[in-house]
Amino acid sequence: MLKYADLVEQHSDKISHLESISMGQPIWLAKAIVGMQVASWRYYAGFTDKIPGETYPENGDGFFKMVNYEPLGVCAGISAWNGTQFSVARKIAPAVAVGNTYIFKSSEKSPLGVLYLGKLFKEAGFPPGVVNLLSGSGRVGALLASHMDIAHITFTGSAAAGRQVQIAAAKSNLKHVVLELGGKSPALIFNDANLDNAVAHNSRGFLLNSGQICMAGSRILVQSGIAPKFIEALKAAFIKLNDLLADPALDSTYLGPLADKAQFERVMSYLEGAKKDGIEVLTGGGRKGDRGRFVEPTILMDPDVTAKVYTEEIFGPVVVIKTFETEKEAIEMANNTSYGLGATVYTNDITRALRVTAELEAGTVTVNSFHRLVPETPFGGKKQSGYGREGGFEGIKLFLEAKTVQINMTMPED
Ligand code: TXE
Repeated sequence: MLKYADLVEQHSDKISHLESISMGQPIWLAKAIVGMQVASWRYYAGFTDKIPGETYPENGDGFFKMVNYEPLGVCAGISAWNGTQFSVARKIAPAVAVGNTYIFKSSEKSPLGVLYLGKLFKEAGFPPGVVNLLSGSGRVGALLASHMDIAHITFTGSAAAGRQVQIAAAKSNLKHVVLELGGKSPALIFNDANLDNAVAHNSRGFLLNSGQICMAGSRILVQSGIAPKFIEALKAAFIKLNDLLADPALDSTYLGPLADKAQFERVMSYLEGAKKDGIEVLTGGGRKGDRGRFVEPTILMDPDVTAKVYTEEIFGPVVVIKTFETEKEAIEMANNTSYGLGATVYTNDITRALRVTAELEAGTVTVNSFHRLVPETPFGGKKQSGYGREGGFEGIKLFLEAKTVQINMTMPED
């Protein structure tokens, strides 16, 4: 695993290039995500000899008890396209670290970078069959989900496809299922927040990968006292970032296009729908230029809580903003969603941060920053953002099953 991590690091330029030409990810970001893959493999390599079991002594019941943690066998993962290189690490590394084998299917929108990894797994010395890399569409994913010899499947993608995976698992061999299904994550900005910090994380942070990130804070809820200043500054930041939309192959490009024509059309249809509904477009709102799939960083103001752009995951550079008066109202608005992946809170009051964090229905809450994905902490959703966690020790636990062994210590009767 460590040798593989070294090889990925050495081949980072090539892998990032393949990722970038597949789905338009800016080179700097593709490199950063390859770096996250490397860090995760190194992190999980450390677990290979650190999985303890438990023993319980005979305590009058006549039995000595042991609990051993065993691998599940053949595990599979279906990946989205927006962070494939990270997905490879979070899915495969913990599984093989504790003795499973793995079949990884990349998204049909980003197959190239993963295929390149095949030769690195070989070169690192993984025995044949331990890591298997597949390309293919949802039909290939569906075959994995319904396969009778696969013990575990982790799915990252849309809620609709995730539901199909769960149904297929239930109809086949009841394999373990973990789902990571995106979100409509709230960003709560309180009156006492540091304005510059909140603006930076909700502009440069939110627009990373052109908003095609599952935990992007796409619903901004801002307290009325700071709202005028915050909204004005955010608008200025979005306009500035619009100028940075450029060719993703250039090292200097911060923001690239959307992944493909389908994703572009999907985002454009949300924007057209919002305009038809009379929702105010504060900045952006359309395509940039007439070549490539570039969409302007867009802010939509005060949509109704039932509006599609307020309730559904757009997966593009589009935020909606609403204002609130009280902390209680902010929490209610934040939790008023079928999703529960992430939430961010901007405040300088630590007691408020702790209170609000405890109330938010989200798998990850980040205070005064955009989310950071690090190897040692688990990540996953509540409600319809899915269940199960990837990352950290939780990520290891997914791939182990407890076996209880009971040893009768009583002497046979003479
Ligand atoms: O996702 P799909 P798409 C959301 C986001 C985006 C929308 C559509 O809103 O706009 O989904 O993207 C495989 N059984 N997210 O069409 O279809 C498929 O081959 C098994 C959020 O790309 O869900 C691919 O590998 N597998 C998200 C993966 O599922 C199936 C990231 C994702 O494809 C399958 C991606 C089936 N029946 C999209 N159907 C996030 N959580 O970050 C498809 N697949």
